[in-house]
Formats: sequence, structure tokens, C-alpha cells
Amino acid sequence: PPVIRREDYTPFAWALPETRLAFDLGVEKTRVTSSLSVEPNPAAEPSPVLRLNGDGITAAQVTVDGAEISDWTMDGPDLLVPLSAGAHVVGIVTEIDPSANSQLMGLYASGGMLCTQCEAEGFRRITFFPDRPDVLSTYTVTMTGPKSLFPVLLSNGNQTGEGQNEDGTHWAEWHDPWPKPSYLFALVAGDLVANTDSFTTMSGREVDLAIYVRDGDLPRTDHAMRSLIKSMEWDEQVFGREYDLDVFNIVAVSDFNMGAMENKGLNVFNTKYVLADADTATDGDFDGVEGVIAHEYFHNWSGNRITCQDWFQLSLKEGFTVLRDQMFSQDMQGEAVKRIEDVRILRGVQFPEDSGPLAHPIRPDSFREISNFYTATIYNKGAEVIRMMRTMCGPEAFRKGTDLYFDRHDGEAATCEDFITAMEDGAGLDLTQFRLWYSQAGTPKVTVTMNYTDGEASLTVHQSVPATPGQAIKKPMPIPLKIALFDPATGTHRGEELLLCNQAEQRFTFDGFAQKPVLSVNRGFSAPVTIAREIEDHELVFLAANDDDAFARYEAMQDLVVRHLTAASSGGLSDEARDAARDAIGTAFGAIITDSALDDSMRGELMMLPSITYLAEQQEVADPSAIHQQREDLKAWLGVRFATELAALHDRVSQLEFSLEKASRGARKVKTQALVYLASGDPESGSKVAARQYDAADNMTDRQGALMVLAGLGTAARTDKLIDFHRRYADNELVVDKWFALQASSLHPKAIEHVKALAEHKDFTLRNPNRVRSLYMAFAANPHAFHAEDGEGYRLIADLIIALDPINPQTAARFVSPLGRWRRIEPKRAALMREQLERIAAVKTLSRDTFEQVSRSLG
Ligand code: HT7
Ligand code: ZN
Repeated sequence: PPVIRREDYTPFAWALPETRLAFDLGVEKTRVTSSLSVEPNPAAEPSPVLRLNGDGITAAQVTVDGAEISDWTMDGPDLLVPLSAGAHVVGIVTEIDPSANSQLMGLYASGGMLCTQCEAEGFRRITFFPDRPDVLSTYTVTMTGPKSLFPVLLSNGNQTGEGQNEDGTHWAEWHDPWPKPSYLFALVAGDLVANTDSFTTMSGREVDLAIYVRDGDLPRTDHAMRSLIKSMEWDEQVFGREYDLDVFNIVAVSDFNMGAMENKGLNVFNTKYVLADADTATDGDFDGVEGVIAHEYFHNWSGNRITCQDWFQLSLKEGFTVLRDQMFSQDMQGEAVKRIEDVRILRGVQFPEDSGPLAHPIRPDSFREISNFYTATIYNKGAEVIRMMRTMCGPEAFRKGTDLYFDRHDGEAATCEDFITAMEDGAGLDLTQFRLWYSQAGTPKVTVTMNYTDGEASLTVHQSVPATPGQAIKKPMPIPLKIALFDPATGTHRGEELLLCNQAEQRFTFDGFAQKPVLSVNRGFSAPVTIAREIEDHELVFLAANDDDAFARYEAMQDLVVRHLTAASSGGLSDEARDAARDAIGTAFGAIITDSALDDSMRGELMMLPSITYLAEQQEVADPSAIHQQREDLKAWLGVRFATELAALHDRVSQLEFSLEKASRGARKVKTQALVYLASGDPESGSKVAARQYDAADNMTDRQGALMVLAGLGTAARTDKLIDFHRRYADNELVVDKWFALQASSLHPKAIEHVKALAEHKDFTLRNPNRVRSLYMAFAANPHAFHAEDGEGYRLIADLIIALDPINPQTAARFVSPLGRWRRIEPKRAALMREQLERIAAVKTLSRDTFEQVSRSLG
């Protein structure tokens, strides 16, 4: 497959002011008739040929200005129509089979309904079209189909007509007045019911809101509707953005490759991010729904009104929209805890990406398959980069910058450079050097050392950006570091400072300290970097108890544990050193679980040990089983040492009534955290507490938390409760997904055997991405099972990739990255991982998606 390069961008030769589409709908056969108004694009080189992209489709008929032509040709999958200069109307007929579309790109069938997914290049699987984001057109769509099968017919924009035919079919016409690229096109036809509401925008326009689901799912849509309304209000208040159509529709589908899709006026969602009630969804699921509803809604401006010139600019819409949804969720749920959660995701997923074979800048320079670039780097690091701009200029100036960006580029297909320039002009920032964040991959390493003499503390900050594939040498980047210097005697500091570190090495001095201050650094995670600081354990214990920045407090606790587990798992830790480290961790942990001033939500964060992935990331070459063992040992030690306090904590939080309020949610988080340690310290009695928590649960958070702990144990309660859970929720596919995931991610020594058995379970299918992820992604993210010494975990994932690739290449390709980490794993396992990558590479018929990921991983 060819490499596509950012530098090769040229505008399309033709403009398409208007697109008309007529769909004659059937699950097995859908006939698509398009009518494209085309005219030469004055901003491009003229061309005598109109190149229309296709993928797996053939043209049944091609017309130009109403007359059928026969001199059209094919160039690979693309259709070439010869055209004289001037305006024309090109008509094309295609026929497609949605029921055969297992890739879930283009028009496909899901549970009897028809729906579309066009981003990034799915529209070309429906009809021939310039399927690129810089070709904007207004769409008028007519759908005709049997009313019995498809009583609901939806497309983008506003409905402009409907009617019945005598043969039992009916039709609907939708018109979207906003010019859009083809990736934002959507169509849904099915037997659906709607939760409806309305929203009055800030200029007084009434918008009809509807969330369409299958009949039985309606009672689980209220949270999604509340989230939508809150998102609409928030975007007006915080970014001044108003909705711009008469209707906003959301449709939930069970078979979906990603979380959701922001099609103009008709968002299509994975059911996972729409359906939630206390019995079937955890607090985390509720937050997921709120966050994804917000994300897709915010795309209406950051993505739809202003779209991307080409797919290399993907972070322009995704990074900015993630930042917007993170800010929204921080406002809804509480700033501190949400920030910690977001950093955990970044460090757990994006940092490993940035240090592995798939590393790429937030604005990549080349790709073979764009679907492979919907990554944590584009999304989450992209958000962090824009967040740094906000940190550097402050919220008011940032808003001026975004206002200018929205005004200046409304209706355009823009670039990251356009965004940066608007920020410079609107927010008054000089981003000359900062642009390196868009072009350099890799997570910067920052080392901070403190020298204290005669009342003066001097900080030396050193930065380096590691080499990544294709980028051996890097330049220093501007890194905004928030710091505070604490007086250990008073437990206070004299104000936060923002240091802008933009050279390989810099010194910053502060005077007037009676004794050596304690450094709190990268407060609020002001920059997406790794920090190495010279600091004593007792100073980290101090910060874990006293830092007034919630993230820095969390970080102190994490650092304390990371240091110890890194040393312990690399071998050679003396008994004394281990006892001293555990003592320090115990002191900090004890203070956290008993601090009555802490809210439980934050307590739950502070109690969490760093993940194995994060711990492995701290070492050049890691031994996952040694890390796992040391981490389990520490958990058990804490469980024994604090058995009384943890039991008391579990009792206290178990008294609280269920609600979605913060205190009740915090209590649930702490409840399962306490249970985790209790069960580690004493599996027998922990199992009993877990079984009681399971039985007493009146909500999914408590029930799933208890079952998660039980799934890792070898007690009889494990089997009982797993059977009970499946029986209770057999009809709810999202909860059955949880049942698969709980077992695949368990600490049970036989997790790998369980996964193999579950793959044969009657409820398992490779055709549903949620189900595949629930079993295999959970397994690949379970280091002790995935990294089994004999390589069985690697074989299992390779088998999956080979079996799934012909069915759903996009989803299959996502499983390559766990194997691609081989360079960072100890040599014996590394060889086994490589062997499996080579086995996949040897498959002759590999998709473009999987081929690209495997070859990058081996390269
Ligand atoms: N913009 C959406 C991306 C998306 C997608 C990409 C490739 C294949 C399937 C997909 N479904 C959705 C999602 C978002 O970021 O909002
Ligand atoms: Zn998005």
C-alpha cells in the first residue's frame, strides 16, 4: 500500500457546491443514485477529469448533464469522469449490500437497522465521490424503504419532506444547509424509539432533541439527554458556541468501531456511550456517556463548522475537541479528580505510544491507512498541547484566541497552522518555537535538580526529547512547568510560579528560604512530560499529605510507589531498603485513608497504585512478571498493615445511600479500593467481604467492583457470583461485555485459560467490536496474563488479529500495538512477541490497516 505524505497536499480540481443522494433502501440491496453539481475550483489547477474515490463498489450508470456516458474509466478503485471546463451535473448509480459489510464502514446493517460510518474514508464505500475533507458540499438526501422495517428515516440537517407510497414503502427527505465534507454524511433507517426534549439556544432558537434507541432501551437514555443539554449550555457559556440546526439527533447502534461519530445534526453512537442506568452502568460508564456526548456535540463547531484540510490535520479537530470535553467534564464532575483521571489515561496509553514503534507527532507527516491514526497521540496529546497554550496565556486570552479561530475559519477546511496563528493573533502568544510540539514526536524528559545555599534555592531544569522512528534528533521545546516551593516547617508555599523552560538546560533561582524548600513540580500536570526530580522519600510523604495542588499530591504518592517498585522489580533491593520504602509508603497511605478532610473521590485516586504498564514504562526494558509480583506484594503488605483501617473505611462508605451525587460516588470508589487491598491482604476474608458487597449492591459500580475482586480469587464465591451476574444480565449486551472483560482482566492465575474458554462461549462473536474488545482488549491490557512466560498470551492475540483482519481490519489493527512493545520487554519475551508479529506479517492477504501497524512494529 502506498505512503501518503502531508507535503503532497494539493487542492481538489473541482468544487461540488451541491450533492443530491437518493437511497432505495434494503438490508441486502441498497441502490444509491447521486447527483453532483460540479464546477472548476478556482483555487486549484484545472483538470479535464473528475476523480471520484470508490472502495469495493462499481458504477451501474454514469451520466453527465443528464446523458449517460460510456467513456468513464476506473483507476484502481477510483472512477474517472472526463469533463470539459465549466459547470456540470454528474450522476452515478451504485448498488451495495449493507448486510455483507462486516467492516462497519460505509452503509451497514446492525441488528436489522441500517446506519453509516463515513469518517475517515467510508463514504467511498457508498458512492463514488471526492472523499476528502476539503471538498465541502450541501446535501439533500431522499430515502425510500419498507415502512415495516424502517419506520424511522434520518439523515443530516432538517427534515424537508416525507410521504407514503402505495407499495408499502415510505420516504423522507432531509436537507443540510451547512456545507460539509463527505465524512460527516450520515443516514439511519430502522425501527427505533426516541427520547425527545428541546433546547432554546442563547439567541432564542428552539432545537428539537431526540435520542433514538431500540424499544427496550428507552429507560436508559435520560442521562444521555441530560448530558446533551448540559453540553449545549456549557458550549454557549464557555466558548460562545451556539447550535445551528432545528434538530439534533443521536442514534445508538450496537455494532460500532469506535465510541461515536459527530455527523452533522445526526450523531451516531456506540450504545456503550448512550445507555446508562444505575443497575447496568458504573459511575465510570455514566462519566463516559457524559464525556462522549459532550465530545461529539462540541465537534459541531470544532470539526464540523471548521473542518480539516486533510487527515494530517486530524488533531486540529480531535485534540481541540478532547480539550473541550475534558474542560466540560472538569466543570461537571470536579476539576481535580478529572484531571488526575485524564493524566492517568495519557500516561497509560499515550506515553507508551510515544516511546514505541508507532510514535508519531500530533500532526503526522505520512501514513498508509488513516484509520490507524485515530490515536491517543492525536487525541490526548493533541489536547495537552492546546491545554499548554491555555496555561501560558490564561483563560481569558485563550478565549480570545478561540473566538478568533472560530470567526476567522468558519465554513473552512483548516489546518493546525491556522489554529496556531489564530492563537498567536487572538491570545497574544508567540508560538514560534512552540510549533515543535506539532512536529516532534516523543515525550520530553525533564530533570529538575535543586541546589540550596544561603537561603537561595536554585533549580536546574534539563530537557531532552527522545529519538522516535524517523526523528533521530530533536530540538528543545517550550515546556510550561508550574512549580511551588514548600516550607517544610509550615507546610505552606509562597505562591505558584510558571517556569517556561525552552532550552536544553536552564536555571531558575529563588531566595529567602530559611531552610531547604520542598519542590512541587509540574503542578496540575502543566506539561505532558516525564519528570525526574531529586527528592527524598520523606519529602514525597510530606507532599502526599500537604500539597495544595491535587495532582501534585497524587503525583507524590505515585512517585513514592514507582521508585520502590522500579527498584524492587529490577532486583537487588536489600531488605532494609525495602522496609524503609514500605515504611514511607505506609506512612503516606495511612494518612490518606484516615484524613477526614479529604473527600472520598480524591481519596480513591490517592489510594490507587500505579499500573503495571506505567511502571514498565519507567524502565528501559521491563520484566512484567517481576513488576506484577512486586506490585502484588506491596498491595498485600498494605492490606495487612491497614486491615483495621481499611475495614472501617469499607464499613463507613457502605452506609451511604446510592445517588449520583459526588459524595455517594466517592464512597463507591473508595469502597472497592478498600476491598482490593483487604482481599490482597487476606484473600479468604476478602472474598467474604466481596461477596457481601456483591449481594448488597443496588448499583452496578458496587456489583462490578466486588466481582472484579472475586474474579481474581480462587474461592467458591468467584464461580457463584460470575454465574449469577451472567444470568441476571443475559439480555443486556453491554453488561455481558462487562462479564467477559472482568474475567479477561482478572488477576486469576488461569486468566489465559479462561479467555480461551470464553472465546468459545455462545455469547462470543468476532462480528461485534464491543464484544471483541471486552474479551481481547481487556486481556491484552492484563499484563500478568498477556505476558505469560511461555508466550501463550502473544499467540492468542496474534490468532485473534489473523482471524479478525478479514472481518473488521480497523478493529484487528488496534490489537497490534500490545505486541509492538517488544523492544521494551525483557529479551526472552521480546523474541516471542516478535515471532508473533512475524507470523502475522506472513499472512498474504493482510489488510492495509494491519499491514501498516505490523510493519511499523517490526521495523
Ligand atoms: N471523529 C470520530 C472518529 C470515528 C471513526 C474513525 C475511524 C473509524 C470509525 C470511526 N468512528 C468514529 C469520533 C470522534 O472522535 O468523535
Ligand atoms: Zn472526536
